[in-house]
Amino acid sequence: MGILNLTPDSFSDGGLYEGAAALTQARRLVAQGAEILDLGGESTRPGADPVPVEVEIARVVPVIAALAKDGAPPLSVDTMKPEVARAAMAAGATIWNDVTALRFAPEAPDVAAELGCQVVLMHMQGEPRTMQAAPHYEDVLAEVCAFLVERAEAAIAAGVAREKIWLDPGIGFGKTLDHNLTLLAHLDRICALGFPVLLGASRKRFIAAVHPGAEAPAARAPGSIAAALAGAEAGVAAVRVHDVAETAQALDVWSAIKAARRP
Ligand code: HH2
Repeated sequence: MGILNLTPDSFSDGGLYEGAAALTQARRLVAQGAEILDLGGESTRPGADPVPVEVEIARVVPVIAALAKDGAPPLSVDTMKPEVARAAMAAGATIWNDVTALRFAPEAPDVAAELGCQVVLMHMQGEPRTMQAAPHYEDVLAEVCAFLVERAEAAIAAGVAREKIWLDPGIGFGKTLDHNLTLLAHLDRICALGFPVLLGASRKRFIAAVHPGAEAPAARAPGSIAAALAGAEAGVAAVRVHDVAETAQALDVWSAIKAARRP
């Protein structure tokens, strides 16, 4: 899944892709091997300010509409707002990627059911503005798994088809370095919950915490690839990445090695 942030303030690529540049970048990501594009009009980085619904729709919908006309791969909209998800699906998106796991608005689960789209339910402790202030868990792995199961059940109870649901541990969302590493080390346990898993570790801050040279987000591709490979080994269904060409190459080589393993 290639990331296309249509925001002025995303942590690693804010303000880079507006208007025609967005379409060019989308096509580049597909040529590099992206099988899904994830488009977002509101940054969820720690400390980010909320964006009004009309602004978010104006950022993402024209790009989704243009890409859908192009015959692009499946398009995902990264939003917590049901109105934005609705407008994105009407324009041609088929996946609602929600970092709040359908908790932002009370009607969100019903809207997801009505839209009939695929839904990514992500774990986050707290909310973006304050989530990194003091993350706390007794047992991060057990709590993230319990949360994801609870949100999947809530979505199913609202009428979302089970096979439309994806889960995501939410790397970096209300988590310390230890929390992130514990989740990355046990992704197999999240995969065992019985839903496809999406992993979003690309260019995140934990990489610089492990490797202090990687302060600039764009310098974190190697660490991002290491995390993507840990995800692939554990059985995740997709990785959400900025550096599509580099990640696709790493995954292809990893797959080829795996295919050559003897029983
Ligand atoms: N991470 C970000 C945004 N959306 N969605 C899912 N499902 N999983 C993630 O890990 C995830 C996500 C944050 O990264 P990015 O989009 O690059 O930055 P920003 O939120 O600043 O736009």
